[in-house]
Amino acid sequence: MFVDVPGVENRVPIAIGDMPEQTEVEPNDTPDQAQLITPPCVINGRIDVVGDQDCFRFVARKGERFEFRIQSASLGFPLEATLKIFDAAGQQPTRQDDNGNPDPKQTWTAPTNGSYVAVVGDLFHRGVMILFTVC
Ligand SMILES: [Ca+2]
Ligand SMILES: [Ca+2]
Repeated sequence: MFVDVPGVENRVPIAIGDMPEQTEVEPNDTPDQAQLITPPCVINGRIDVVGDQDCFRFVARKGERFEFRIQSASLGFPLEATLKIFDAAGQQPTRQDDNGNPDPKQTWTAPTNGSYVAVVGDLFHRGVMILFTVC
């Protein structure tokens, strides 16, 4: 599927899955502003101003496994995405592995029952028009 992105000359491919889709709602730059999502789902968002980051809150039960995937570079966008997961106390309960892939993919298991925030940003804090999906 192709969509027109303002400011981008060519139409760009986006991935379409069977999961429910949501579009990010700004402002969502801080955990306090995080948008509530219900995985599994696809979030369509973009890092379109300098320093933008997008926070998504979700509820998990202890031992529940999630796979987070960012699709951006693989769709032709110049995003070096970062993905971090924080618990309610603002701590990162797991080590974040970055294997050099510009599209982070992370399997994550909730350490306790609770509310968590996934934060997507751009490694270089550029203002680029980007679409991303979080699964
Ligand atoms: Ca955004
Ligand atoms: Ca944002």
